[in-house]
Amino acid sequence: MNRSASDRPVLTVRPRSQDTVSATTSLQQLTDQLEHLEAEAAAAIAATSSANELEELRVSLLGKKGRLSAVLGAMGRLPGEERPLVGQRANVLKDQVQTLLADRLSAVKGAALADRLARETLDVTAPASYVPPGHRHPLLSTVEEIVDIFAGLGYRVEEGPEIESDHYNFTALNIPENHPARDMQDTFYLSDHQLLRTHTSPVQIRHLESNPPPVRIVAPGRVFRRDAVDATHSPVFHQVEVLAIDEGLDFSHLRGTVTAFLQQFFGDLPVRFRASYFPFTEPSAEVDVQWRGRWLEVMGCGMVDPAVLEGLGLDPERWSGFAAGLGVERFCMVRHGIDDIRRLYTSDLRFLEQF
Ligand code: 2NL
Repeated sequence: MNRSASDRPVLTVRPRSQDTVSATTSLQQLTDQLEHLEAEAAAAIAATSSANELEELRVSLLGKKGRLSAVLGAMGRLPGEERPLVGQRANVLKDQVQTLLADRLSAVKGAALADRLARETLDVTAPASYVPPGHRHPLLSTVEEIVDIFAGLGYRVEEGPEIESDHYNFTALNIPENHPARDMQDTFYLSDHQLLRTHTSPVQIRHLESNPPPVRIVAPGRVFRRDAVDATHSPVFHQVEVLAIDEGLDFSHLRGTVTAFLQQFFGDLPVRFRASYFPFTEPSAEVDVQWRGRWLEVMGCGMVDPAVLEGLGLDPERWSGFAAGLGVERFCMVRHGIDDIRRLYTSDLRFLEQF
C-alpha cells in the first residue's frame, strides 16, 4: 500500500529557481508562482495514501516555513497597492489547498476503514466448533443427591483422610485387634499402623473428638476393602455415613430418619428393618426397600454402641445416638438399573452419556 518516497511528487521547503526572491520580483511573477504552487499541491495531495503523509504535506505547503510562506515573504518587495492582490490570491490558494487536504483525508480514512472492514469480515453463518458440555459422573451425582437430602434434614457435611490409623478405623469403633469383624473389613495396610480406611466412620470419630454433642453430620467419601472384583464388588468404592448424637435419641428417631431419607431417594416405597449386627452399634439393623416388587438390602444402621461413646469420653447415660451407612455404588446401580459395578469405573462414554 505504501508508496516509496520516489513514487510521488517531492515537495521541498526550499524554493526552486523560479521562486527565487530577487530584486525584480513582480506581481506577475508572484501570481505565476501561486498558480504553479496550487497545481503542484493538488497533484501531491491526490498522490497521498495516508493521514501522516497528508499532515507532512500540509506543513510543507502551509506551515510557517512552507512554500506559501516563502512566496508571501517576497510580497514585501511589491509596491503597496499590489500587495492586496497577491494576498487575496494567496488566501484563495490557502482555502483551496485546505479543502483538498480535508477531502483527501476523509477519502484516505474511508479507504482505510473499508479495507479494515473487508479484512475483518466475520462469517456468522460458519459452523461453530462443537465442545460437548459434559456432566457429572453418575456416582458423584448420587453422592450429591444423598448428601442434599441429609442437608435438608439439618446434617452438616464432614470429610476426612483416606489414609487412616488403626485406631480411628477400628479400635475407636469397638473393633479391637483380633476381633473377627476385622476379617470382613480387611484392607490395604501401609507402614506405621496406617491403612486405607474401610468406611467413613473415622471422619465421625474425629469430628466428635473436637465437637461436643449435639451433633448431626453426614460423611461422604471413598473407602477401601480387600475384595476381589466382580459385578457387585470393588476394592475401592464410595460410602455415605450419617451420625446423630443428642440427649434422648432412640430407635424411633433412627427409623424415622432412615425411612424419610429412603422415601425421598427412591420414592414412596415400602421400607423394612431387619435385626443385624455391627460392632459399633447396638441394636443394629439392615434396611431393605421394596423396589420394582423385590426386597433389596440397601443400608445398615443402629444405635451407637455405648462402648464407642465411652471411648470418646461421652457419658452413655446422658448421650445417645444413631448411625447409618450406605454404599453409593449400590444406590446408583439400583436407581439406574445398572447390572455391573465395573461400568461405573471404566469411563466408557457410550455408558456415561446416558446419565
Ligand atoms: C453399612 C453399615 C453402618 C455405622 C455404619 C457408625 C459410625 C459411628 C458410630 C457408630 Cl462413628 N456407627 N456407622 C453404623 C451402622 C452401620 O454402615 O452397611 N455400610 C455400608
